[in-house]
Amino acid sequence: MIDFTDTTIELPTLYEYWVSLKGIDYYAFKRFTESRQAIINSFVVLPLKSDPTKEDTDRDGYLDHADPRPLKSDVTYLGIKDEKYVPIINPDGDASYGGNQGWFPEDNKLSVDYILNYYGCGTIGASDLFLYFALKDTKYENKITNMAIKDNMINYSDYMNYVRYINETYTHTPRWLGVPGPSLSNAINSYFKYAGINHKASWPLSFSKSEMLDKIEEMLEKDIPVIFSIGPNTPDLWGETMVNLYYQKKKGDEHYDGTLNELYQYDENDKRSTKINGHYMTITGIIKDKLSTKHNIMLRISSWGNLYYVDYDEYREYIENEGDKWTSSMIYIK
Ligand SMILES: [Ca+2]
Ligand SMILES: [Ca+2]
Repeated sequence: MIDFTDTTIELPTLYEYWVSLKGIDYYAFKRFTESRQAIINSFVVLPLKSDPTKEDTDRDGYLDHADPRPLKSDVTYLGIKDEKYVPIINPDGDASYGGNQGWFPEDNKLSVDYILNYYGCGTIGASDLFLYFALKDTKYENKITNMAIKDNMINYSDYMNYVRYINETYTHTPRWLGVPGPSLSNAINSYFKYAGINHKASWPLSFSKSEMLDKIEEMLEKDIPVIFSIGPNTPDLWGETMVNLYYQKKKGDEHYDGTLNELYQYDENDKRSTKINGHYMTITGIIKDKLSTKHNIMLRISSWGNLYYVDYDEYREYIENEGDKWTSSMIYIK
């Protein structure tokens, strides 16, 4: 009986309510000396903008008192099923958020470990993707993933041996440039074939802003993490324009500015945030916030074993102005 719009609730009239109560004798009210109209007029109602039993009726994260549309979710979340992604017990004993090329020692410039340390981000992305498949479904476990996964846990030293094997067998990280996108997608397809994973990877060369976002969402809905790259500046390959990797703050976190009605805050001057180009990372989720004045589409990503956020609009502006659609693209898996 109650009509909802984005901002208001239309309550039924008393008459409509009576009629809805089958069995009530509406005409019994005739015995009142006051007219029915007077009875109706004497009732007061409390118009509700939201459900008073809940703090956040639409569950979009904005509490009702601060939500201009308390009945309509203005924030959408999409992500892979396992929020922990690929946790690896790192040298400090904590669980990382995916692998970290920085674990490979860089003291011997001629070693494979040195190459993985400097140029191994694509190999890390692929290695983590294979582990994610194995962690989510035992039918994708095999003797390669078992080099890393022991008793359902991954220790960083086992992980490093596993990555060295993936590099030697599939990705063959070259010095200076890392694995080019098309080679990375070929390597992933070779592994998928070995592991019986019935998907096909490709490296699209010219995705528009909306196409790329559609494909990222399509993959996340299928529970497939998305390896993507922030390519170098082109044609100035050693140019220094970069894309921000943000650290996210919520209400209650240190340095969160409570005077602003923002669900999340991302500050490029936060010392935990950083900047990058010439780098592969993995997207594990998206937050779309229609109310926020900036950062409306944030990609949740794994890089160097940490969780960061990339602003999709900033990323696409970078592609438009500094990079290109070939070196800044994604591994599309369908
Ligand atoms: Ca809300
Ligand atoms: Ca809302």
